[in-house]
Amino acid sequence: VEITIDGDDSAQTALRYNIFQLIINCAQRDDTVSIGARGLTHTRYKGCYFWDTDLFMMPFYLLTDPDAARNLMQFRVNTLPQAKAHAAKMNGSGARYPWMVSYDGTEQCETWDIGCSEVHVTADVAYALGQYMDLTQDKEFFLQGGAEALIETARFWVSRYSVDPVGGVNLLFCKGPDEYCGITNNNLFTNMMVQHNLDMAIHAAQALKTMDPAQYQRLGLTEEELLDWKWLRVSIKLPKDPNTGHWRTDDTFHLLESVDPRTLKQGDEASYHKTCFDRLQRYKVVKQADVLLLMTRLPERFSQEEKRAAWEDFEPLCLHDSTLSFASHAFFAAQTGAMAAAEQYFSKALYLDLFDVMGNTGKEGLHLACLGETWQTVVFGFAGLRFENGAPVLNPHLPTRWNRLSFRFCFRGCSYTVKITRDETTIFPA
Ligand code: IFM
Repeated sequence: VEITIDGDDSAQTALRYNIFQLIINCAQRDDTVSIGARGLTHTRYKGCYFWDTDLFMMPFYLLTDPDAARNLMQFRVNTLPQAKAHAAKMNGSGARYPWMVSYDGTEQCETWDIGCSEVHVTADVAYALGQYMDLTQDKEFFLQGGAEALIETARFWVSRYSVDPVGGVNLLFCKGPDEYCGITNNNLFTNMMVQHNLDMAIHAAQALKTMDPAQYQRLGLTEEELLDWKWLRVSIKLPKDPNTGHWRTDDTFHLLESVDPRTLKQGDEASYHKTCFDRLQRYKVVKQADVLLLMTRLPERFSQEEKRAAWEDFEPLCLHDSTLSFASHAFFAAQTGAMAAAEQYFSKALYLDLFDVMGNTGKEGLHLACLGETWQTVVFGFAGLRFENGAPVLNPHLPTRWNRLSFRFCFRGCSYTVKITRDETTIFPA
């Protein structure tokens, strides 16, 4: 689990603290609980679980302690009945994972806008399930609930999109990770993550047909239903600016009121302490990484040029009012080799809780998503680890002061060691 950094003792120590917190805030061998947004350190958000676990923390466990990752994913499978009940309650089909979930799998969010419209959480859970199954090849998990969760979430999406009379489908009444965009339509992050969810569900259904025909039948799968998913996948709209061709956040972000973000915020404390939440919804500012976050999770869907344009469009507008934001920017910048920005954002993320950067650690506890995303910045960003055709590959971009970065990780039942210096990159089973 150790990550060794030569050349920057301070970063080394902070990263160890970060890893320590990720370890002690997880009940590694218990699948009846997940990890709260503040871990075990505070009752903020009533200790509930968010997409923070699936998208931001889970990869740490997946690569360092796959049994712990399995339990986190098993929690999502165990609470599939509640996700189905939640979908039914929201007049949908299949399974819709709640936005803010308690240990019993039920929705605890009390605000109608965020709880109802941040539907992306369902696709985020599917993303994590797919990542877990891909990186472990855990066939038992796939057959005992993993595939079913992908299939039931796909069914939810079929019921959640509205057919557009002039073509395609719209995701109406949604909110992406950027919680300041008002209630909008066709959030790009959500729509692309849903496409990924549908791809995985189609793949899972096809695999079940041969691996476990009885389950295929029990789940009521048919070729027609798979065709519906394929149709939905290609009918989902992906918003782009018609003049520049740049990716848009959603259908309405460009209509918001322009404002200089510096008038809303000087230091790193969240601007919603001074400007009310309602007012912020109408400004053209970003609360936390949204399009940029998507580009870290589905990097192969975007060209370098598209990533560069998105950074120029959205980074200057971001207020980083969520503790999830600095680390995602660091991750994006490290993954794309924008090293000055990567180092600047990484240092905010790495010391976020240790130095109380946003002034809310003492009041609210540790920010587990930031801890997880910071770890991902090192492993997937600076080391550039990715998995291609069933094998790990590295594309490192080391921060200026780092002479050497080394760590171990698990992939498909094997342990690997990575050693990166300025002159040499090695990866070997060990
Ligand atoms: O899940 C996050 C959300 O994205 C921003 N507000 C806080 C939540 C819990 O960390």
